[in-house]
Amino acid sequence: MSSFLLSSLFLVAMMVVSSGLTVDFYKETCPSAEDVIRETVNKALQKDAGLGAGLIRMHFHDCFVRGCDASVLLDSTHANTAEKDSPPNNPSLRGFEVIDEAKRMIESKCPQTVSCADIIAFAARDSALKLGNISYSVPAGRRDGTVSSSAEAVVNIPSPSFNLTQLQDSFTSKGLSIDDMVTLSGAHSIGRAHTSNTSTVPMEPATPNTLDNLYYKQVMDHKGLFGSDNELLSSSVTAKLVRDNAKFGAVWAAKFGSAMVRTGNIGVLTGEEGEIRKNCRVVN
Ligand code: HEM
Ligand SMILES: *[C@@H]1O[C@H](CO)[C@@H](O)[C@H](O)[C@H]1NC(C)=O
Ligand SMILES: *[C@@H]1O[C@H](CO)[C@@H](O)[C@H](O)[C@H]1NC(C)=O
Ligand SMILES: *[C@H]1O[C@H](CO)[C@@H](O)[C@H](O)[C@H]1NC(C)=O
Repeated sequence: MSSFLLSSLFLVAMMVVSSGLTVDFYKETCPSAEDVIRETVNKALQKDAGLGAGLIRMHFHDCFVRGCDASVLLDSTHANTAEKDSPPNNPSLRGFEVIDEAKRMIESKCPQTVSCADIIAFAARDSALKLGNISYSVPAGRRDGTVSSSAEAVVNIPSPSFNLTQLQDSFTSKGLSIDDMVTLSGAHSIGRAHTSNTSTVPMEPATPNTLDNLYYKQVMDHKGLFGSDNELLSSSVTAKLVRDNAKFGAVWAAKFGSAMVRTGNIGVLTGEEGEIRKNCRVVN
C-alpha cells in the first residue's frame, strides 16, 4: 500500500475517533438509556412542544461554554453564579426539568453511569426527531464538568447583536465551519424569543413548533428576528448557504444532524476526566 494511501486512511480513522466519543456507548452499561431519555423527552414535548426548542438550544449553549460538559445544568451556589444564571440563559433557557426527569429515571436503573452531558446531547437529538423528523446517531461517552461560570457564558455565547464577522469568529473558534453556523441557525425555525422578561414572540411564526427550513425563507425576506439572523445575508458565501437551505429542505435537514454531532464534539471530557454526576444540578 502506498504511504499516501496509508496516511490518508490514518487521517480518516483519526477523524472518526478524534472526539473520543462512540455511538452506542451505553450498550453494555445501560442499554435502556437512550430509550428512557427519548420517552421522557417525548412525554414532555407532548405537553409543551416549546421544550424541544429549549433542549436543542441547551445543547448549543452547553457546548459553547467549556465544551459539552453539562456545565449549563449546574445551579448557582452561595459562592458562584453559574452559566444558567447568566444573561444569555436567564430567563430564556428552558428544559431543565426534562433533563432532571430523564436523569432520575436513569439513575434508578443504572446509578452513576450516564453523564448529564450525554443526556443533553440525546435529548436535543430526540427533540430534533420529534419536531423536525430529523434523525441522527449521537456519539456518547462525555463526562460531566465541575465548573460553571456566568461570566464564561457571556463571553462564549454569541449575541443577537453580533455582526457576521463576530458570528463567524464565534463558531470557527469552536471548531465549527461557516456552513455549520448557517445550518445550525435553522434551529431558529422553532421556539420563542423574549421581548421582555414576561413577553415572548415566536421565532418563526408560520410553524413555530416544526424544525424546518422556513427560517431561511424568513431570512431571505429580511424578516429574521435578530440582527444576527439577517447578518447571514451580508456575505455572498453565507447568503448562498441561506438560499440553498431555503431551497433544499431535505439536504438542510441532513446537514443539521451532522452539524449537531459536530457541536456535540466540542471540548468534551472523556475517559477518567470529570465525573458522572449523581444529580445534574450539583457536582458530586
Ligand atoms: C448564530 C448565533 C446565535 C445567536 C446570536 C442566537 C441567539 C438567540 C436568542 C437571542 C434567542 C432568544 C432567546 C429568548 O429571548 O428567549 C434564541 C433562541 C433560540 N435559539 Fe439561538 N442563537 C444562535 C444560534 C443558535 C444555534 C446554533 C442553535 C441550536 C442549534 C439555536 C437554537 C435556538 C432555539 C431553539 C431558540 C428558541 C428557544 C426556546 O424557544 O426556548 N440558536 N437564540
Ligand atoms: C421522516 O423521515 C423519514 C426518513 O428519514 C421518512 O421515511 C418518513 O416518511 C418521514 N416521516 C414524516 C412524517 O415525514
Ligand atoms: C463587527 O463588529 C466588530 C466589533 O464591534 C467591529 O470591530 C467590526 O469592524 C465589525 N465588522 C463589520 C464588517 O462591520
Ligand atoms: C421581567 O419580569 C421580572 C419578573 O418576572 C421582573 O423582575 C423584571 O424587572 C422584568 N424585566 C423587564 C425588562 O421587563
